[in-house]
Amino acid sequence: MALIRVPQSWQLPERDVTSEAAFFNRRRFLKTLIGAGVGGSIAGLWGCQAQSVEGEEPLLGTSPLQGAPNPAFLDAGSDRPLTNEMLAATYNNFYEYGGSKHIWQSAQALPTEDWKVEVTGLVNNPRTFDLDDLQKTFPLEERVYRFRCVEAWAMVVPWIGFPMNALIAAVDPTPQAKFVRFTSFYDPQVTKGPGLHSRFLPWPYTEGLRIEEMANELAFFAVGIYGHTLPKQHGAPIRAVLPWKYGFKGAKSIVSIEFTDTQPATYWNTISSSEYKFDANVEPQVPHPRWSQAKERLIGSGSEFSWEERSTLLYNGYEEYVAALYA
Ligand SMILES: Nc1nc2c(c(=O)[nH]1)N[C@H]1C(S)=C(S)[C@@H](COP(=O)(O)O)O[C@H]1N2
Ligand SMILES: [Mo]
Repeated sequence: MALIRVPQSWQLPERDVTSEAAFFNRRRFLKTLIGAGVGGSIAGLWGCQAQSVEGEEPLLGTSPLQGAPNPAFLDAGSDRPLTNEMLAATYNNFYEYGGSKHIWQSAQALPTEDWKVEVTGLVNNPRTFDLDDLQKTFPLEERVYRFRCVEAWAMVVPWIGFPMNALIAAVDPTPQAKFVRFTSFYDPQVTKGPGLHSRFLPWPYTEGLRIEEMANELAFFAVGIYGHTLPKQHGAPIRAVLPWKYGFKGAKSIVSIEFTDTQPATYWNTISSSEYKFDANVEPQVPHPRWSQAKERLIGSGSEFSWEERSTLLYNGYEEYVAALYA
């Protein structure tokens, strides 16, 4: 297997360094952290590590998994190829395990044995699923989706999982249920993002949707990628995938799904509501306060240190499926 090299942030043009972690690079916030006595570890947010990835090491602990290819979602666009699997598995955002893109090793600390997903709140059939239950209850399919991070990088990957509307049918939300909240695994003994244990950060990582958004046929729970179970850094054993929204909406390593009658507080939105909207739909004409969203870069494309640019598509190209939700 060829050696894959991932460009470091300092090798990208300045305008491209538009990281969610850059939020932490702000005076006000740094002061808060330093005041809280965690300044010593914040440097890790920009720390550079060895970037070389050899062999299939990043897929550690995965096992083969099959889903029936869903013909409606196999072609993510003729203008963009499938992203290199090893690159997708070594260029990640998972802030519980660190602030750099290259946290796949530290994410291996995530304990996935005896995983349970609790479904609670305004539902007629509250349930706790273990992974076996999930696989028995929900037939797995495979879908190729475009993926767009709010930081303006993009990829195309084949997920294996099941539509969120299948889970809705199984738990039967009551008429009062208007929103859903996803909560990611969090244990300060395990999740060691630099400086991220600050009591000023709203851990655990949470995300949410309106229930109509969750019921949209695109909304997906992934348990696998590239023909095997999710590697930990992609959010094993189960994560949300919402291809028309920015990537941060897709909570990883979900332990709880709660149906509510009011809009739930969510992680990034709580940190900075003007930068990370609850909706967070991919909209090229709506800039992030700190950068334009008109273009995106396809990770792994083009030459090593200059990824190809594409025009950002409205709703990430999924307008026909979701435009009615926002009419
Ligand atoms: N629990 C948790 N989920 C998360 C994140 C995170 O930091 N923690 N990062 C989000 C962001 S910003 C992105 S872009 C995607 C990245 O998914 P990937 O690393 O599998 O490409 O995960 C999202 N889900
Ligand atoms: Mo992101």
